[in-house]
Amino acid sequence: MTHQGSRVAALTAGLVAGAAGLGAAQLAAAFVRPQSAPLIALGGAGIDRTPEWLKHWAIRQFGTHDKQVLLGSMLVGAGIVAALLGLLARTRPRLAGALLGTLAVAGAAAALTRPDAGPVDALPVLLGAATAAGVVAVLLPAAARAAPGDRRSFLALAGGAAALAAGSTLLGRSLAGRKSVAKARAATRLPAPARPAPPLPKAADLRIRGLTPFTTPNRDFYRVDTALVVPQVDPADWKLRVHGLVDRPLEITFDELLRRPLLEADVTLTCVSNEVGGEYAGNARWLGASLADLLREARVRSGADQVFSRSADGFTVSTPLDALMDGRDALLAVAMNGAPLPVGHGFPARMVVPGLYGYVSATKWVVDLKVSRFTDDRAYWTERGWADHGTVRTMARIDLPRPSADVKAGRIVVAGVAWAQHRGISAVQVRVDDGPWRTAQLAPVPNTDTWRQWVLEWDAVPGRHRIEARAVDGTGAVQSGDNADPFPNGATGWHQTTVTVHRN
Ligand SMILES: Nc1nc2c(c(=O)[nH]1)N[C@H]1C(S)=C(S)[C@@H](COP(=O)(O)O)O[C@H]1N2
Ligand SMILES: [Mo]
Repeated sequence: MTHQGSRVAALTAGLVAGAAGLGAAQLAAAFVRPQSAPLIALGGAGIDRTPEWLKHWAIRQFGTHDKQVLLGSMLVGAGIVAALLGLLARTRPRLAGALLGTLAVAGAAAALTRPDAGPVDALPVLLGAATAAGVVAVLLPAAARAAPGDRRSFLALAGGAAALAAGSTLLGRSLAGRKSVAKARAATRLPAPARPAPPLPKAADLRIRGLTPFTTPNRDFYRVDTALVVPQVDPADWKLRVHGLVDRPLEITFDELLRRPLLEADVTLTCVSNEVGGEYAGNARWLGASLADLLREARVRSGADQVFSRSADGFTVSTPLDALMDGRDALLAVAMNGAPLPVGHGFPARMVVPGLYGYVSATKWVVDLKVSRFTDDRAYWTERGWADHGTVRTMARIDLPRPSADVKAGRIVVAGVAWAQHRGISAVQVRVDDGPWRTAQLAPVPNTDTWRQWVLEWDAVPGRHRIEARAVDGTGAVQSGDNADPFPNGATGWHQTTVTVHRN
């Protein structure tokens, strides 16, 4: 084999070994837990340590695809590292081995420090690294032994290892898929609500083409969470503990939860990371037990000021106790738009609290409620500088006309949604090119906890125009026009859109 040829062979050996290592680890992770797979563990540890500005940039660039982009780039990175290590192993096998060992230790450390990890979580990474080392140890000598021009035996071995890599990856995936709770979800029978939501006013949805529908179908509902793999929580094993500063700690099972009186409520959920005009908002009809009743049963002690909730994957949320107890529909929800919670939205149970951003209220896959004090327990995002009291900011969004639309002169529809959960929306105002504010028509709403569609007809004259909208909440407060970023307590500013109006 030529010198050049043996380099290519070493690169190939590295790549194949890397794939085999990841495949073996994937297979092992199917038995341990999905979070212990190397890229998932490293990615998760990375997300938790990423500075806020970078997370924001990623969310802005990639939206809810941020996780696929992260995993995709990690896979490419792993391929490059594996190929380079293969190349290095050809001339400096010890150094290559030491580097692989270092990577393995780092990966194992990441796996061991993930929330709820046990000692076995280190196994997939270590097994993967050992597999990779073994494959290189077999492939490199085969490459070196090959007669010039004859790489058949090397290629056969490399092909075999690649096939094993693919096979173990697929097997690992399908075994992990068996742990899916899709079946348990499909088998969940939802009881009728003890307090059904009032029927929606007919005109709550103005049915204007291109305008955000009043109710967001589950499949279109935005998803924001730190979970690289969606937690699969079997309702048969699910329990919720209520403890901390309470006189009567309690624990309920999923069956017990379903036997409680369930309330149905239309509530709009919004993410604090939403930019002005952004898409991280959705409205659904939730079904769930009253969180206030549950806390009253546990007898909250005086001095407590928050409920610190934890999800099955270790994510934590701190919710101001006042907001849970003041009579609003704070729910331990089991269903969304008439179906059991989709797995990605928290099956079997999550919190929903009208008026608060998701990071301080909407714990998905919730398993633990600790009544405590803000000074004693810090949650995932508040620990990272986001505000303790994430009250939703008043916001009007323009859906129509679309950004940078070209329209014909004449009467055109300006429409959107506005929200100020639990305060309600009392007006939406629109202005064009800094002209006078005009009042839009508001669609009726079932309560103050949902967004509200609005519409205004505008006699568009030729030229380029800037349209702005702002909302007034139920207390009479006008939406702030100061432009502020989402960090640390929600974006402010008026949404605006530009249109080009053509002569007819
Ligand atoms: N377990 C868990 N729950 C979570 C989160 C999370 O990362 N993990 N993110 C919160 C945030 S920031 C928001 S905005 C809402 C989003 O809920 P959704 O994905 O159902 O729209 O979930 C909240 N609950
Ligand atoms: Mo969020």
